[in-house]
Amino acid sequence: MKIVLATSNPGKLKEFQALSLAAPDLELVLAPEGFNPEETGSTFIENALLKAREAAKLCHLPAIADDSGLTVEAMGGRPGIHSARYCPGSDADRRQKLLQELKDVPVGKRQAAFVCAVAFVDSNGEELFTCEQHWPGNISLSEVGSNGFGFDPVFIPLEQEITAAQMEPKAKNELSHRGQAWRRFLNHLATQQSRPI
Ligand code: ITT
Repeated sequence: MKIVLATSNPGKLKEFQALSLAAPDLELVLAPEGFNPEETGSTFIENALLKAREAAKLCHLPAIADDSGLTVEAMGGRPGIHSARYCPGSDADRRQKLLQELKDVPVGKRQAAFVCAVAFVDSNGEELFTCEQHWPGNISLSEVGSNGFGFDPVFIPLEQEITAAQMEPKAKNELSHRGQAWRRFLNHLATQQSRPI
């Protein structure tokens, strides 16, 4: 089955490609260069649907999108759906701003979670599947690690002593918000394909 992957984030793309190895029947096609629809939704699911529908419309194919982000308890859930635009500049600038904003928040009060919503639509933009998965953890006191992308170097998953950026990509995918959401999507596809006609 041919599906458009509606993302322009190279970090996500790498993870999706690794996760899709579990589904050899799936052919992932990239969204056209410069694909970057405005994310006007007020929830992760709304934004994931919006991106998937835009890609389906452009490519005339079923499409899957991920809207994700980091929610920090001490910041009232921010940056949340605005994680990619938390501040101008690079991922490194956004991590520094986050650590600065949390500089007076002690260990024990730095709870956070990565959230990933996945939306899958048919070539007409009709919703076929959505889900949202969370990966709980804490924000570290400084950046550690060079794997992954985005906020990985400042996120210590629950029950781990290392940041997500110190984890091997495979280990991250086994636990992460995106890994969980993608496996639910693959299960959905498998169930649909095994349904009697
Ligand atoms: P697309 O919309 O093109 O997919 P984007 O980067 O704009 O790319 P989002 O709006 O979903 O995507 O924002 C996701 C942001 O959340 C991302 O830029 C990171 O800052 C953060 N994020 C999400 N998942 C992450 C992960 O697994 N590790 C680190 N940071 C993550």
